[in-house]
Amino acid sequence: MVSEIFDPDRWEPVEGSDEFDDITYHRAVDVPAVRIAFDRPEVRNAFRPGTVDELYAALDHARKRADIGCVLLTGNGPSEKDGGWAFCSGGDQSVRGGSGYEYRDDDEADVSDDPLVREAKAGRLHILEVQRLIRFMPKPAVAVVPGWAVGGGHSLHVVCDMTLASEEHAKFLQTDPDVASFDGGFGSAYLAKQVGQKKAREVFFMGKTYSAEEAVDMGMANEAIPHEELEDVALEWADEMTKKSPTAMRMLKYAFNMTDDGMVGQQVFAGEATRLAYMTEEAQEGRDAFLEKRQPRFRDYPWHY
Ligand code: S0N
Repeated sequence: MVSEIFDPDRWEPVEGSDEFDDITYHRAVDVPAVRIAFDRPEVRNAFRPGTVDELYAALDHARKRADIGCVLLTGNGPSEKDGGWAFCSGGDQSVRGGSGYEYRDDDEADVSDDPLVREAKAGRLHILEVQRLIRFMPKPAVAVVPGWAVGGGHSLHVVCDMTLASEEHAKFLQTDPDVASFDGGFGSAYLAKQVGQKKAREVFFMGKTYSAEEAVDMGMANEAIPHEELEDVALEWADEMTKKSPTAMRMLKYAFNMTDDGMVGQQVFAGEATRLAYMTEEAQEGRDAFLEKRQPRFRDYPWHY
């Protein structure tokens, strides 16, 4: 069983995903969407370095595929041990070393044969690379939260474009300062854009637990959904979004990001604008003129206003 609320008739495993140990990766049968799920329910879906490598690989695969328009990020469950549900409880504290999270013997994922690569990978804090991948992928990523979203797991839901939460089981909590870690980027500063400065500081400084309904009221989650329906509704949202213009969706995501992302946001948005400009006859005239070793005839094209 993948997860108690996972419908096997609606999903098929992505080719090669059986190589993953800490996540599952499925593609919807009739919607151009994928489901990527933490699969360590016994530790509330905490991520260790190998989990992050796998998550990055799956997200990057979804980012590049032209036939995928939406990513659902979730956590499998419940825990067989105690029935608890989790989206993700953040960095696995049992493998935290002196300067970051460490690969251990049972965490073989993506460990390179190159000793210098292995050395460089010691003390990983690379969940931030995953955050950037979610932020900059040209399609919506939705956090589907069936239980605890805690620490670095909370930050992941924050950075996703939208969040759907189990009415009964979702719980949102920031423990970063309890374990002496601090997500000073999207996890806190972008959260403050969502819920306001005072509330974001309460989330981190007080470490209170918020229900799905409270998260919706605060503006950090979109909807509270009855637990049994959570994944069906998530797929409905993916279906709706993937019926819309891919170009418009991409430009909108980057436009939403741009005001907070400085020069990088401008670069990403402008890159997409350049792609659109390349599709015009005017841009193709520039290319043709170069290849034909002549002056471009740009005066043939209108100055639109
Ligand atoms: C999630 C909590 C609230 C659930 O409580 P509950 O339901 O009472 O269950 P427990 O009995 O506590 O847990 C069940 C089993 O799961 C294990 N477990 C839970 N969370 C973790 C975890 N994060 N790491 C390792 N194990 C975990 C429990 O130990 C228990 O196991 P058993 O049954 O064997 O006893 C509660 O569990 C809780 O508070 N968990 C810890 C949450 C936490 O503090 N997470 C870490 C926060 N920090 C980060 O995530 C790092 C931030 C980060 O990602 C980052 C930030 C900035 C820069 C870089 C990074 C980076 O890491 O890259």
